[in-house]
Amino acid sequence: KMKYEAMNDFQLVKILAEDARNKTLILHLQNKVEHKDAVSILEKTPFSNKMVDTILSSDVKMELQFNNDIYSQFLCKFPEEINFVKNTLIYPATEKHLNKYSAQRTYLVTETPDIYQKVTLPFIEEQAGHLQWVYNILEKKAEADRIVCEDPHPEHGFILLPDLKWEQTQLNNLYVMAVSYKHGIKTLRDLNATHLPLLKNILKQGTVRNNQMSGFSNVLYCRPTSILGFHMASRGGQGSVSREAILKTYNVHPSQLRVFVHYQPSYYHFHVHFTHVEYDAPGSVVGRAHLLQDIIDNIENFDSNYYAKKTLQFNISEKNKLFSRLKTAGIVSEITVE
Ligand code: M7G
Repeated sequence: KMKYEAMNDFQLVKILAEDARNKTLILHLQNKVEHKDAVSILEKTPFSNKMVDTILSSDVKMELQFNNDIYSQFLCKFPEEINFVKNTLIYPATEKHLNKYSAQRTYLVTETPDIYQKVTLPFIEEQAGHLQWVYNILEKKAEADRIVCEDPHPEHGFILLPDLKWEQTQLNNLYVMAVSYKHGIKTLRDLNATHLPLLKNILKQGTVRNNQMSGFSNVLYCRPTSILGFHMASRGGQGSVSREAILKTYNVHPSQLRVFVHYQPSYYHFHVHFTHVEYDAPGSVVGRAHLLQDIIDNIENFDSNYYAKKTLQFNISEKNKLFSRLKTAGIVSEITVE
């Protein structure tokens, strides 16, 4: 029933962005049959150790670009499996998606609790409709075969699965996310001491044995997901969560994981990001990423309502609707170019 199977089922509307460093190209497309908009995020996949054999064994011509003393530059055309491109397709895409992926100016906003109440919160409350994909995950209507680990508890339970941003061909750009079962936690601002069991459960280290969380043994399963050509660590016993699950599934050690929450997030249902610490994942920047360990510490050791009281700064791009609201409220002013 898919209205698209090949790239030529679409025509180009506009190139939204391209980035030589990240090797990405983002296209605004239109389906030729249904005439609806699509966003296609094309990204050359990273190298993996496994490819070295193919690279060296292939009879590839090295086409000389230039030579200077001991330095030469060649262009090589390697076999297909070295040249995969991940294509994240959003179809039908809304105006929000087109805006999100367009090249645009970014601003840093300083949000006091008062600005949050008056401007940000009313905006967030209007955004409820964009979470179907989250509910599909929680209700196992989509991606059920990709679940790495699950704890079905309604208050502190979650589902851990590979993020849309990760094509799972190698571990050096590992990107996994935990989606909370509990509804109604919109952002970091809502978190307080009542959420500590949830936050700790998501973060929990395999090394913590006698910790008070060990009572939470209702984790259903941790399943080694198939990653092309990678050694899967052996399956552990039950009771393991997130970081431990990632260790067991992908053999990436807890001390190599960056575990964080976005403020502002794109989706207002509580979720936590897990990326490989050696990978500069998109969004793992100051002005967006808040380490989960810091969040727990701030709430537990400083103030249960730390995040309700805190002034938070965040990056926001000019085409984001929240940016327009902040602009109208006089919180941020737009740079105008003649
Ligand atoms: P966010 O912090 O709200 O926003 O994170 P961001 O997208 O700007 O980072 C939401 C996370 O959910 C992102 O890391 C997305 O890549 C991921 N994500 C979004 N969608 C629509 C899906 C999906 O359908 N499946 C999965 N597995 N991940 C998704």
